Amino acid sequence: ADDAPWWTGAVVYQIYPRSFQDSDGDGVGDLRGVLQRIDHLVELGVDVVWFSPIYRSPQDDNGYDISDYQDVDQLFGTLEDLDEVVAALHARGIKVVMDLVVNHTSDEHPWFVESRSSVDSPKRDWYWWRPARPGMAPGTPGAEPTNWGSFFSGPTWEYDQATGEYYLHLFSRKQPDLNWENPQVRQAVYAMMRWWLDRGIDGFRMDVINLISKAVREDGSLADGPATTGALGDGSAQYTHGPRLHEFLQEMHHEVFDGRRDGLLLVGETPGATVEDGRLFTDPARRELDMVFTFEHVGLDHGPGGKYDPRPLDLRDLKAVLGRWQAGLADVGWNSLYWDNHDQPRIVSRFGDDGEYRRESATMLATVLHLHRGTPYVYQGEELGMTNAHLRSLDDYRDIEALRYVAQTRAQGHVSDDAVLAGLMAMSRDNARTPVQWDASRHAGFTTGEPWLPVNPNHRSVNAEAERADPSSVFHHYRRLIALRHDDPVVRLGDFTMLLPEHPHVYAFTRALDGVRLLVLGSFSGDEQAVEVGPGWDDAEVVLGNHAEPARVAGGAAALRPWEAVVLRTA
Ligand code: ISL
Repeated sequence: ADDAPWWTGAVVYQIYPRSFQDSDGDGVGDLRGVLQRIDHLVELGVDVVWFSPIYRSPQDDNGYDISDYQDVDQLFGTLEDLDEVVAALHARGIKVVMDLVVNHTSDEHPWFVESRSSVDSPKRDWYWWRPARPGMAPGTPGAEPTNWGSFFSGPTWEYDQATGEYYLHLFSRKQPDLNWENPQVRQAVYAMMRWWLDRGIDGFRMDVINLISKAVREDGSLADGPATTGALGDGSAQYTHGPRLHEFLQEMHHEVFDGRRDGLLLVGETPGATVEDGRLFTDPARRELDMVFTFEHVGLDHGPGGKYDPRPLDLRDLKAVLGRWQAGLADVGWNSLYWDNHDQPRIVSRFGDDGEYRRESATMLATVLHLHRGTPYVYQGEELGMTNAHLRSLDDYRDIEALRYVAQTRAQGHVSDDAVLAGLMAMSRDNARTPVQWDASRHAGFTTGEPWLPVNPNHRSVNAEAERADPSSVFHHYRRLIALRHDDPVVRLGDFTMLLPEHPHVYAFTRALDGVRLLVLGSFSGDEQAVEVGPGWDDAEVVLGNHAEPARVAGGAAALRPWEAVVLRTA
């Protein structure tokens, strides 16, 4: 078993630097702040830190709009600060993965500034410039080259008066898409990636990497997508898993990673990827990526009106989706495992209970996730059981996606402000972006200034100091789960078998390796739940649980208390 790659036994911790720790009192987290909190990461036991973007950026999308890939934004510090952080983490045995945002740049990146300067610019073709729809006056409503709607509301095309053409932006108008068809673009990106590896970083988390290839027709035009509600269409079939995607990834692998030292981590963010796509990306023989983030499980509570129109999770759907990814990547490829990141609401508020059973449900959710086969990702604050922000006024939101959504719904006028607010409170990305709660003091130890996004008032009880002091806390439970993955080859590599797929409230599965078996039970319910797990588990050893007296199996059955999780072992 142990020619398996190192990352099969690793746990990754995501830092969103803006909200992690401020060192200079400007209310925004920074790299010197990270230096103050390295002991926390060491105590938790994580193997890798992934940093959301700290590059130079106008911060239109909190750094996912990059104007210089080879410098650090002054908001976060300097390149020298980053070197210090990397050295400090390496000294504690923690690897560093950088976010890589190369589907698009900032409109303030010199490449784009040059590209937009004239139709004859040598960099014109580095981005997607297109004329107005034939027969329509440029710049008038509906004259965009295609009908595609942007991830951040409105059209994906921005009209540029000076040159009379439009440029493509799948995200905000300050995030123009790079044209990967152009080999110079690809070489510039690969050179930048090599520069970072030479500087000593250990891999990349590749932002929306499955959107880089667009389906361009012979005549250079792009096709409309099917109509959606409103005037815009869904262009995703034209830019998700486009025709040259795998070619580009293999070329990147060859140009950037071939012949490099072992120990790198390459993870792709791939919204819309199916299990079949996942196999193609992560089959080692294809030399593309090590693992990808699926979005299927975090779309299950999106309602008919989309993400801001949530509906309750049906646990059977969650088991079906994650079970399918486990089965589909069992013989080839590898899964990444996550509940939270900087784009998702907090899992304890989303699939758990952030009131009475906060501790129980947060530890149950962690147990279920971390016992899957794959590489777990912990998003800052998740290990403290941090909850949604509960921001109660539309004016409190800062995320561009949320702000654009509010503006759009108001312009269209068919969703009330109350309904919009309810959607944001449940689903906004800002839920994940409130500052990390380190202690009970005024701004939770995050900053001495005014935080850029308010600290959650529940920091008086939910904070790292309190979590550290309580052996049964969410934090100590995460420590145990991470240690278990390091120590137990069954957790790392064992076969996965889903049990009880039709049970509406209990998540149950086994892992097995070399005759050793683990049974994992997790209750997604505030009521007692009885389950039949079959023979072989009576009197099994308790590996881990989240209640003082963990449930045992007797006569093939177990009774789980509210939000209980238990892991049993037989040999
Ligand atoms: O957050 C989302 C769902 O509401 C997605 O649409 C998200 O924008 C998408 O998954 C891509 O995310 C990544 O790229 C974006 C950036 O805003 C996100 O923060 C990043 O994770 C553009 O760079």
